[in-house]
Amino acid sequence: MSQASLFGDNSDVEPSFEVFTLPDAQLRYCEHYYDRTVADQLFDRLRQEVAWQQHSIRIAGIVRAQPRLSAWYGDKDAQYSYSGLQLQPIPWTATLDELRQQVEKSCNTRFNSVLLNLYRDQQDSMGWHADDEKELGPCPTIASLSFGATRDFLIKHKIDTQLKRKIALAHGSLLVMEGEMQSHWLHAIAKQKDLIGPRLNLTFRQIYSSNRS
Ligand SMILES: O=C(O)CCC(=O)C(=O)O
Repeated sequence: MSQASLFGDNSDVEPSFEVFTLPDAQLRYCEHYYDRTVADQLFDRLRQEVAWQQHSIRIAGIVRAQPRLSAWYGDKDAQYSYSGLQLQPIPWTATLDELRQQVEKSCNTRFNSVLLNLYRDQQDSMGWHADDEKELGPCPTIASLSFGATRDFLIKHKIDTQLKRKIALAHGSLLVMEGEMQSHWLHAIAKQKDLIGPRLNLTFRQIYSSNRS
């Protein structure tokens, strides 16, 4: 039996991606993955439904509250650790599960978890990093949905530091990182000076549990 979509149905529409030509990485971007009405609805729904928390992480021995709120949802065995933080997944909500299914179809891959970040304003940020934890495997596909204020997604090559790009991630957009990107590139969301409203980001991931053979 088919179930009505919670927030509109784009499942028959092939998203049109802009492909970035970068050495050692595959990166593609669909600016209008969701139209404005659906993106507005999803923004409100996720802001209310998600169990947002401010986590603390340890960097170089110093414990700090992350400059954003976040939440980790996924299958029972999709545990994720980074910077001393161990995240136990919260079970999928209907909204997140439906988003997962749509994004899986667009990326032609499976995801068993999603990291959500809420940037409350221009002061919230994400430092330079790569999603290269061993649980993600060597060439992870990571699908990133953005809702709310547009923020710049900064990327730089790990070795050739002159290689940099900036992609403005729009409300309702989908960015897909693939191939060897996490091995060769770092990414970040910088703090900004100008007043900026809240933004939500969801990165869908496949976690390979350590007790798998
Ligand atoms: O907010 C974003 O667009 C980036 C999120 C990110 O870098 C991450 O979740 O690893």
